[in-house]
Amino acid sequence: MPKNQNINPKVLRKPQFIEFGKIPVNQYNKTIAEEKNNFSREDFIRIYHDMVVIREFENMLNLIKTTNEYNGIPYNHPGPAHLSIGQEASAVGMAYTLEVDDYIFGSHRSHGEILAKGLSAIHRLDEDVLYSIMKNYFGGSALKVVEKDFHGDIKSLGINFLLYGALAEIFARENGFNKGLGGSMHAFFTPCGIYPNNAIVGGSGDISVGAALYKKINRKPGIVVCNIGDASMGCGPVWEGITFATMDQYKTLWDGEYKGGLPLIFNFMNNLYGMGGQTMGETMGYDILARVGAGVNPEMMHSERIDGYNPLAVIDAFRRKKQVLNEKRGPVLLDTLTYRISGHSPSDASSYRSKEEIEAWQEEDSILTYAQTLVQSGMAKKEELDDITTGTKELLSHILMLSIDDVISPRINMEKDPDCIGKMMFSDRSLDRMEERIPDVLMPLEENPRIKSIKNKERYYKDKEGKTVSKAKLFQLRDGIFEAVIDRFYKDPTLAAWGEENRDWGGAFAVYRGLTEALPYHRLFNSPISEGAIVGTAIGYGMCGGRVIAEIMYCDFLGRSGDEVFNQLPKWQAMSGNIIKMPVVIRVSVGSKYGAQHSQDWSSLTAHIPGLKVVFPATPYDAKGLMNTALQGTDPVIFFESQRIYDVGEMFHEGGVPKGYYEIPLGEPDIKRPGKDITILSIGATLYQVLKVADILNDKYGLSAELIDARSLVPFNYEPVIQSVKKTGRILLTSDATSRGSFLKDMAQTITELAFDHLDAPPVVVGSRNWITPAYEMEKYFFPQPEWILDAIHEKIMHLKGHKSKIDYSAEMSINLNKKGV
Ligand SMILES: Cc1ncc(C[n+]2csc(CCOP(=O)(O)OP(=O)(O)O)c2C)c(N)n1
Ligand SMILES: [Mg+2]
Repeated sequence: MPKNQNINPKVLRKPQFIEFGKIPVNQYNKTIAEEKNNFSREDFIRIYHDMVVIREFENMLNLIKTTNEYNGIPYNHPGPAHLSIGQEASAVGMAYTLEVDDYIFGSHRSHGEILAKGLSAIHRLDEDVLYSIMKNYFGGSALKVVEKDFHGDIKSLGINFLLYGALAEIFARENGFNKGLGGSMHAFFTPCGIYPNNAIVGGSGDISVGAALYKKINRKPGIVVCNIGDASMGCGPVWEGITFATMDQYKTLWDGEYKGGLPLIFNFMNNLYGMGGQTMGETMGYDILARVGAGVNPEMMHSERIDGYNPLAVIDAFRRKKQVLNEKRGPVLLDTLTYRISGHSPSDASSYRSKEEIEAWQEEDSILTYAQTLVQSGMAKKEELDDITTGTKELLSHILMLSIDDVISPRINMEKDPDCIGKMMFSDRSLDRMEERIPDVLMPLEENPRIKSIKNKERYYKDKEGKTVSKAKLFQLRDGIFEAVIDRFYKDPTLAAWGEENRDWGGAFAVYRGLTEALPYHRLFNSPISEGAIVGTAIGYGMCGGRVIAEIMYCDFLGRSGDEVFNQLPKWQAMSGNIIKMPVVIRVSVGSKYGAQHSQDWSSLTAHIPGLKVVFPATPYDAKGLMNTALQGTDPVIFFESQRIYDVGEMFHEGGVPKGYYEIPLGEPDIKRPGKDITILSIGATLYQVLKVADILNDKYGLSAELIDARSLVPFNYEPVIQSVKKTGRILLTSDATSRGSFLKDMAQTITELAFDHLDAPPVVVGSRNWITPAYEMEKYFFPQPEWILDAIHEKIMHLKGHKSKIDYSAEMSINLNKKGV
């Protein structure tokens, strides 16, 4: 808690009542005549047109899925298609008032929103700009297809481009918006402000908050709309996203123009169902979803239920709510009532709802009702509306033909370039800053108190006389991380950092001490205890163009951000067809002394997921150099640190840790001590145990061990390790992770394959026991100890003369333990 906000018991202990205001429900009731001042005739008709385009697009997919043809054109689409037939008015109303640089995020059921926002953007864009967007997107490959034999105006060409880009994406074609790597549930097109749609229910709930933060922190124009389903209100990331988005500090602590609420609308597309579970009356308790806003903050999130069957009601709400956001009073919660006539997917037989219910909603169908109102009010003639439908059907038949033609719209050529997806997993750029601008800081770097105190520290663990430097005078590993982080804050104006206790506390384990003095709130702030949203918001911030460091206090809390770390962070670069970059560093600290839920090394979980870079430095020199590189890159990096060694000094790099900037390439292991008889490869803090082992091997057995510090898990260059094994013929691998399924096992297997002919014994892994981590006093029975490593060498790799093992490393014991699962 910042000291400048005093919490006064005299005030807080007084009796009082919390009062809730009214939440409007379906209050819009204007007629076309009453709306004439707000819309031109063309506008009224365009709204109809956009709804029809969405309806027909979804109809087409429904027919393809269920009958394998549309308008006599045969096609088989094996992939997903979650259709939004019935929800068109909600989508068009949502997109109608949005500017091109307003961003939308969505769900698995977002075709309609993509088309609505795309159509709205095309309407708003200047023709030249629109044309240049199409021309520059993937070298104009999609434009070439739709431009051939086209004889209309640029806006109509834009509509063809939009429909083709979306459909080709759904059918996994290279000309799709994301090269066919996103598909139906994830397709998006950033030039029109259409950001990722998410197949993980509620996935956009925190990512979109990060996008709103990006806009706010970097003073970018526009708002963000998070379109998610009613059932996603049951998802952790949505609640965490709401919590993150409504923190008081935006209004109380952020300064000047940064003060005020986030420009964000949580727009729940409330079709009243999950897949088959009914939210109102069965799976949720909110009755009317909009009620949820009441409990979140005193503004009740400006919550409202609106009639999503009437496009004009939705437009009216968005107009009013945009005003709220412009006045920096956001975020807003909208409960947009709608209904999906189609099944959850085309194969859904709708066994969970009655025919009568569907028919009742069909009777009030938004497109039919809106058409009737237009005709009755004299705004449009029935024939002209019918022409729109006929024209749309023809256009979609044309677009379908283009999209399914294997010559015009091939898939990415996996035969010619089998590794082409591999090439898209990382963006691998090296950028000092994400944007040219002077960074907001509170003082010159030299005046920073931490910088001043570090100046006098010894950057090597021994002084000139060879005496070991005391901890108080030593430049420690935490100082190495700090130097890299603060340096980047003064270089990259977009860099922001958040996590629990990141600010006045000084960051977990004092790594950030000194940052609070240097940075305004909008660049460094405390987050709620929402590990999912800490990472999710970082993802949204990164994908919009900012660089971010998010911190997870203990590795064990990574479980709380599981979806964000495993499903979101690693995937969006490749799923975008490399349109998006993800310059996000997640700092994860591996605990010690705090038992079973605060001491686990889960590096293998992150290394297992394609799309993440994973590093684990063990020395101050490596920590600074690797952090510099991570922050210079454009890829997600999981940066592991060990609490056990935050205070170590530099023992390996001659001359100590350099004061200036330097980078250590990710993926390069480092020989910490050369040797010739056995190779020991370690990850993280066990390096210091291994040093003891090397000394014993040398002093007692006359053997020299070559010590290699992996430093990175992904990427990883095996060559130096193989070279070493060629020399020694033997290798032991060790880290603090529990041994079963650890990353060491993967490394051991790869080394076996790559160096089989040079090995005198199989690679041996010594990890922690497959137990819970016990209390500190018993940790020596759990984490790898020098004696364990010596025993393992003696029993499994090479005879150590006179050595007596304490640990049973027999095959029998190994089989037995595995049988028991411990
Ligand atoms: C985390 C997660 N759990 C379950 C699913 C399977 N699933 C896909 S859609 C869906 C229902 C979602 O309902 P809602 O959020 O209301 O969106 P709607 O489908 O109604 O548009 C479920 C359970 C999933 N994709 N992700
Ligand atoms: Mg739903």
